[in-house]
Amino acid sequence: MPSNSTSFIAFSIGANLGDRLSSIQKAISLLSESITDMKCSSVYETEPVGYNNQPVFLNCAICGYTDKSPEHIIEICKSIEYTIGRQSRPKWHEREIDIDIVLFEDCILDSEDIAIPHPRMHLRSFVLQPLTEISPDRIHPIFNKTIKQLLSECTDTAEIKVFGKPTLLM
Ligand code: PH2
Ligand code: MG
Ligand code: MG
Repeated sequence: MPSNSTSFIAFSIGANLGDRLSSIQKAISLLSESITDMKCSSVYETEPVGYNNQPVFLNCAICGYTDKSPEHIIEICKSIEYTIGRQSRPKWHEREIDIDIVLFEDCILDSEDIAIPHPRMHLRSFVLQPLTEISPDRIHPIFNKTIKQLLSECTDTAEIKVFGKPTLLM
């Protein structure tokens, strides 16, 4: 990816431990340093998907444009998670903060440490519902369907409801 071109990027952010809203707001504020024309969805309260025996989540989506590579952005996400106080726990268990890249332009990447589009995004309403708010017509490069189309076809029945709007401290 040439560093002088800007690419569309979308993230899913989640938290179900500690002060969930404050952690999500900090994550957005720190990510905004690497993104232009940023849009934020509402924050949703969502039932845990995958491993159920854990507290309810707050989730939101953000999107914008960046001149950085996906690899560089992943390092930034990890460092923001560390700054906010994420502890290491088994995959899919509770977490103070989780920041995932879900889309990066029309890139399809699948290696040991990077999978874009997020391999389960189309199966999760806690990803598709917030993303539809801010980027309904963006095309998923594998399914060649828009985000709002994927949401309308998604069979995930886990409960999800609007919790509020993030207050941005930038
Ligand atoms: N993240 C997971 C697994 N399950 N469930 C909800 N509701 N929200 C999440 O962010 C989430 C999840 C793994 O990253
Ligand atoms: Mg995740
Ligand atoms: Mg993650």
